Amino acid sequence: MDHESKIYVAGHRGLVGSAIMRRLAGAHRHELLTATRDELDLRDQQAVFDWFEAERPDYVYLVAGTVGGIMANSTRPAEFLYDNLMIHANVLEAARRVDVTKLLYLGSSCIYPRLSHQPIAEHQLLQGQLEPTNEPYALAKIAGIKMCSSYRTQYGCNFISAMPTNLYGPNDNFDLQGSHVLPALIRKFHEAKVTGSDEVVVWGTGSALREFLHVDDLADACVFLMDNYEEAGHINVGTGDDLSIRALAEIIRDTVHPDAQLRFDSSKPDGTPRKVLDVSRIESMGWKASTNLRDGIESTYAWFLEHYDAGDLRGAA
Ligand code: GFB
Repeated sequence: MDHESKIYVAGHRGLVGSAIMRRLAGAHRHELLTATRDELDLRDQQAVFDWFEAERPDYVYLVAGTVGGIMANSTRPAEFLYDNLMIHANVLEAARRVDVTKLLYLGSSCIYPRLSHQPIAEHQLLQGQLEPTNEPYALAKIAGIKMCSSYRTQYGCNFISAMPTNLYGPNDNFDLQGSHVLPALIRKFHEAKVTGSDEVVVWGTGSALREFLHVDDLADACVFLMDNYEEAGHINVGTGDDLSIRALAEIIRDTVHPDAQLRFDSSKPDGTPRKVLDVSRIESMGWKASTNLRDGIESTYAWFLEHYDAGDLRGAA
């Protein structure tokens, strides 16, 4: 990105968007454009077209979306499909109309088939059945990837797409029904500690395997890709390492409430058994994740404590 550019971060208040804002602050002499959901509903096509016509950004990080964990995806499939389809369809078309220099679209690792060969390489997209618990969201994200490559082919738009693994970090959603596993367990262990309980319920069997990337690493990767990646296909972003949900829960227990006991509720779904990404392509470009998971959990818990006690935690209701 050249130094006098106008950069729009769509979804600037979310887990990823706020990390990108932190990463870009002061990094360039540029103008950062944002719009809250009240100021601009990205599902409203005319409003998005009008906003882009007025603001005319040079670069766009499209990291807005309706997101959530396994329970949210299972209980709100229509919302996840509609919202995410509308958001990327409107923003990509609006970006084309005002000739945006470059746009990065962010997907998710749930786009890959449920039983993909591990680690999952980019070419495995659409090579098998999707995971039922998040199929609607995955289909919306796959449509976004295909829209980026189609706009590049037909119109010559410089739209790139990145597929991050499971993310965590400051400003995550800690609502126990809608969140992902890592923030949910931080909150569960914390609330068990402060209420004097020594048992924490972990959903599923604990045998599912997941990869976790700190959101500040992802934000750094997004800026790196905006500066260095020019290809049509999507590119994976992750650590390339995974662990079981049981092992994750034990790390969070050790960090938050060492005396707690784990109880697995196997009536809850495990979801995809494993989805560790093949990150050899981005690593061959010279980018590598740098945050150790245990350190990342400790710093995220510190952030949680600061905001939980202040009562200003997203999803804390
Ligand atoms: O993070 P999570 O909700 O989403 O669940 P996915 C990961 C694993 O953690 C599942 C288990 O096996 C859950 O059963 N788990 C254990 C818990 N305890 C909990 C808990 O208290 N809360 C939650 N949420 N999980 C998501 C997709 O799949 O991956 C999203 O649904 C997105 O759309 C994201 O793609 C990256 O990793 O299964």
